[in-house]
Amino acid sequence: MTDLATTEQRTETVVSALMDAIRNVILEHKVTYPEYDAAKQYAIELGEAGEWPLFADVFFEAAVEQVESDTNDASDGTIEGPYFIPEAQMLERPYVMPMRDDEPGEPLIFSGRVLTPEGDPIAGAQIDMWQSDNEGTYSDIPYPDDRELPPSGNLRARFTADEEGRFEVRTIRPVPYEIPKSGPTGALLRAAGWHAFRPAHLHVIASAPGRKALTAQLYFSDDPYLDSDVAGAVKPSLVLDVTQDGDALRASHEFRLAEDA
Ligand code: MBD
Ligand code: FE
Repeated sequence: MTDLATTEQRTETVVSALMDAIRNVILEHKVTYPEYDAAKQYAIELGEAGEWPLFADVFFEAAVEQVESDTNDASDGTIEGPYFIPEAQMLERPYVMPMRDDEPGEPLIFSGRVLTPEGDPIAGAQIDMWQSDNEGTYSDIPYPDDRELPPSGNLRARFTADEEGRFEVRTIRPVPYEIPKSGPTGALLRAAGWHAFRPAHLHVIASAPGRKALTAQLYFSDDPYLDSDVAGAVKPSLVLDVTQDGDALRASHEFRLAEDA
C-alpha cells in the first residue's frame, strides 16, 4: 500500500487538488497583490509563533477526524487538539486529577465505562485525560501572553478502568474556553470577526490492547457555545448532562472501542 509509486500518486492527487482549490479562491474572489503578500507574511508569522498546530487543529482537524470516524464502529470521537502531552501521571484509586490544593472550579465527578462496540466491558482499559483549569489554561503549554501558568502536570493524568470497564475520577468542571487570542491565530479570528470560544470540554483518549484508541472530548448540555465551537468539534453524542450530587457535579459517558484493524 505504501510503496513509492502509490505514495507519489496519492501526493499528486491530494496536492494538485489543494493547489487547484487555492487558485480557485484567488480567481473567484479576485485576491489582490496586497492580500497575497499579507497571506505570505501571515504564514511566516504563524510559523515563528509556533502556532501551526493550533491553527491546523482549530480549522482542519475536525475534517480529518470525520474521515477517520466514518471507517469504524467505535462510539463517536472528535479532535485531539494541540494540547495533548503523552506519558501523563498514572493515578491510583480513588482517582483524583492532579490539581492545586486550592484549585478554583466546581468539583466534578466524571465516570463511565469502556466497552466493545457490542457492549462487552473492556477490563483494565486506559483513560488518558486532560483539560484546562478554571481560567481556560492548560498546564505545560507556552502561551503567547503573560497569563499565570498552572503547575506542570496540572489536570493531566492516566488511569485504568476496573474489571467491568468502569472508571470514576474527581476533577473540576471545565469552563467555556477561549483559544489563545494574542498570537496570529487569534489575530485571524479577530480580523474575520469570529469569536475564539470552544465549549467547555474534557479531553480523553481511551485505549486498550487490541483496540483502536478513541480520542474524544466531552461537553456539557448547558454550554452556550455548543453550536458555535470555533473548532467545529462538537457531536451530539459527546454532550453530557450534568447532575448535582452532594457537593459535586456528576457526568458520565460510555466509550466503545473498535477492534484494531
Ligand atoms: C483547545 O483546547 C482545543 O481543544 C482545540 C481543539 C484547539 C485549541 C485549543
Ligand atoms: Fe482543549
